[in-house]
Amino acid sequence: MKIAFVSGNREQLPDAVTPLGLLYVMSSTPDCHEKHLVDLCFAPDAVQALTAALGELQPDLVAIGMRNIQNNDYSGLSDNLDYYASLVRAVRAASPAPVVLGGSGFSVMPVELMRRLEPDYGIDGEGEVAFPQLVAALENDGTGIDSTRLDAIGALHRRTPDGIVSNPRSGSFLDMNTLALPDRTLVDARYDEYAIESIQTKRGCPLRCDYCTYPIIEGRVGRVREPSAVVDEMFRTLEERPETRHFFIVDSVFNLPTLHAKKVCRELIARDWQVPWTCYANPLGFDREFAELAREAGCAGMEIGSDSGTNRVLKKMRKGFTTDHIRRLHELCVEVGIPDCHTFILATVGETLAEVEETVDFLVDLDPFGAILMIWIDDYESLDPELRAERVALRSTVEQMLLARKDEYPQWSIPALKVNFDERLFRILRRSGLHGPLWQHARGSVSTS
Ligand code: B12
Ligand code: SF4
Repeated sequence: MKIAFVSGNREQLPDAVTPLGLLYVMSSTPDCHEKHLVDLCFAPDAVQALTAALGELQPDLVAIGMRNIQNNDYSGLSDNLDYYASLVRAVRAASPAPVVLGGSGFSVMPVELMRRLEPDYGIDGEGEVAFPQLVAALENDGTGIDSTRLDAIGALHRRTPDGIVSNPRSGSFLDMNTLALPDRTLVDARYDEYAIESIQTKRGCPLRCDYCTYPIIEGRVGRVREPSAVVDEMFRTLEERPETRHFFIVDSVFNLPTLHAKKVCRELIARDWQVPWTCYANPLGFDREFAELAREAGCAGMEIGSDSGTNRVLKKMRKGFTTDHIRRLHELCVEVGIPDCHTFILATVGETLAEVEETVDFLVDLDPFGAILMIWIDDYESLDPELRAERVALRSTVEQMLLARKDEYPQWSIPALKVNFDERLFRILRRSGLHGPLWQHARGSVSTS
């Protein structure tokens, strides 16, 4: 079967990120199939580029990776659903091939997206097992679709004359030590300007923060990879993409489980790893030994989902930590020399404006290396106009409040207001040779707002 793997993502803020998930799905699909990557990230006109690619390839199956539903406060609210609908329409116009959707964006609301975007199939969650099973069921030794085999595929959604049929998840997740390595030589050379690569050391987050969609995508049970396999993949990435200057560890939270994170750091140290990296960290389970190992292993910064500066809101979000934990993490980072950047999400559901102010007071007092202030966007705003209107009005009030206080803490980024966060600033920093999450370099640079 000839398969076109289409990466639909066009977001280039804060960086253009290589389509790691789609590459994993591709490498897990048996090589007896003819596999082609079509990356729309840099195409001047995505629909035109897709139409041209399909015209040339004439694939039997089109698999579209959908990473983001919305840009979550990066330069305001723009949702991507109309864009993805236009991709599905472009496939229909150019080819009779069935369309499969998958990816983290799709996984957040699969049934709604099956209805809205009308692909033939959708797979939510990880695709390494389900997608090859779907290919096998569609091909069925050349005899046509085998619906019994379709029924057995975990988390498969499909359109039938009677409506959308959704299979339950299989219950078992991929063993991370059987992961087929992604072929990064396929990555478009235009990602080289960003010079950042992604690496995953495990999947699954055991915590239960109430708004979080990550466990929907990767599950709750932590599935770790052998540290040596992780570091092997990092070295291989440098061979395949020698322009790489920075890695982002894309685990939901790198330091949990702590033992695994420490083992990965020790492996990096033992193998004299030299390329800087950044990860997400959580105040829980964050100890001095981890901070020291991470520093020695090349950690250039940690992003912490601190979320709120008030204990009531932290509790309501079920974060499991308090503002004291955040302070302790910050102290350790300062002591060992790791720049820390805390993300705060303001105006979550049920939060008062006084609590938003309290978080800002907390941040000014904490004085971390960096901070990113987001204003809560509900994924369902892209489907519910009433909810969107209500939330847009609230966001505007919070933005005014932040604007009024913006001089109190010059390092913070407020993406929605383009404070220390806009394409022009990022381009200037990148072109002066700076790579990695740009908050690491933005401290002291002049706000462009
Ligand atoms: C790390 C991360 C980042 C890092 C990336 C750093 C880097 N250099 O790669 C940074 C901080 C830059 C970032 C930024 C953004 N991110 Co982000 N990010 C993540 C995170 C934690 C991991 C992504 C990842 O690489 N996973 C590893 C790969 C292997 O997994 P995967 O892509 O999901 O692929 C698997 C499956 O989805 C599936 N699959 C993937 N493609 C396909 C295709 C088909 C056909 C099939 C069948 C299956 C399939 O199989 C894959 C392998 O199992 C996820 C949350 C999460 N836990 O998933 C959010 C997440 C992807 N981000 C999200 C968003 C919104 C963004 C931003 C728009 C802004 C923001 N505020 O977060 C920007 C956009 C950046 C861009 N250029 O696209 C959302 C997307 C969904 C949504 N709500 O719209 C997520 C899910 C978090 C969330 N809020 O729910 N992000
Ligand atoms: S720690 Fe992070 S990934 Fe885990 S549930 Fe909370 S917000 Fe989600």
